[in-house]
Amino acid sequence: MQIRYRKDSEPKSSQITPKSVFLDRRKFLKSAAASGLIPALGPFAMANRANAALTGKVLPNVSKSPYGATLTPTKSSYVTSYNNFYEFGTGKEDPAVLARDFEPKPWSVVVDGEVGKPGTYNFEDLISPHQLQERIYRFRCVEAWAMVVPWVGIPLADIIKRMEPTSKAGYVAFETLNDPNRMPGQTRSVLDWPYVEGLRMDEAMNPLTLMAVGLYGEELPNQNGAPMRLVVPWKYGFKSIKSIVRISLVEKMPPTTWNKTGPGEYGFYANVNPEVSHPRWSQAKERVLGSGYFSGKVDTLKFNGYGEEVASLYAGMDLAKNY
Ligand SMILES: Nc1nc2c(c(=O)[nH]1)N[C@H]1C(S)=C(S)[C@@H](COP(=O)(O)O)O[C@H]1N2
Ligand SMILES: [Mo]
Repeated sequence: MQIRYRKDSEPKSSQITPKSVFLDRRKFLKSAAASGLIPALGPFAMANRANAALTGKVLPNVSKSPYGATLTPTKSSYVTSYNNFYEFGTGKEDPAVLARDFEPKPWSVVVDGEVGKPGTYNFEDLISPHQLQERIYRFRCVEAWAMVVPWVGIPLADIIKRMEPTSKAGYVAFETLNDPNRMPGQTRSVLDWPYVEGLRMDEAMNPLTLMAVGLYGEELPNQNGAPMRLVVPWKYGFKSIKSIVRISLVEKMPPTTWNKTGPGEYGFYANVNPEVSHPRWSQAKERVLGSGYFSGKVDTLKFNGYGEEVASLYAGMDLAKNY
């Protein structure tokens, strides 16, 4: 994410071009090295470091799904080393380092609000009654990086249905763990903690919306939001909230972290849309991670390519106003 009040080590919006990203990353790596955070390395060398490894905890009984059968996944080390997870630092290389010792189990999730079965559920009770699926999805961040990720998870709808939503449930609100002792980035007030996100009920129930617990057949690495995070592939990455501890069904549109931080820049809907620029940069192109700095700029697809599945959710809405 970009914020208005960024650190010097973070790119300016005007610098989102391959060359300046390259130069800026060198500057970041130099300053991070100077601060002792990580040793001095060349650009993208993080992708080859031990911190970028998968967990090695293979998930049993994962069924294949038709989603993304024609897509080629991005090399896993990119997916695990270039992250946005402000609870573990604001630099993209920070989470792989600063989340290394985070212990995501045991984990429990509060389900409350407009549901017939509110309560505090163990991770295992929420997830394991359902069949885990692999879904290969395009994933697109608002700063124009894109990748293809083989997520493992269950449809969010499976969880919600089991919780028996009432007829008043119009939206689903999500909350990330708030524990500065375990999430060092929360000792700084760069965001209003805890990170919160939300979906309209029909978006949450759409079959594409995944509660992910794994990547590449293995349990989620901490930097990707262990032990469970949302994946909403037709929206910008910030909707895909990580390390979820609360799911609340609510009547009205809930507040969301990036909308609170920059309401003119980040809306509630945040559908990937090449026609709607971020106020400080265009969203018409994206850079495919792992394809090199000076190549791999491709056209952004509306709804990130998932229009067939989701465009009808927004029929009659002005997506320039409801950004
Ligand atoms: N709790 C929490 N969730 C978060 C974020 C965050 O800072 N905190 N960053 C978001 C943003 S901006 C993006 S692009 C994605 C990145 O997911 P990835 O690191 O698995 O690629 O996580 C999203 N979920
Ligand atoms: Mo993002």
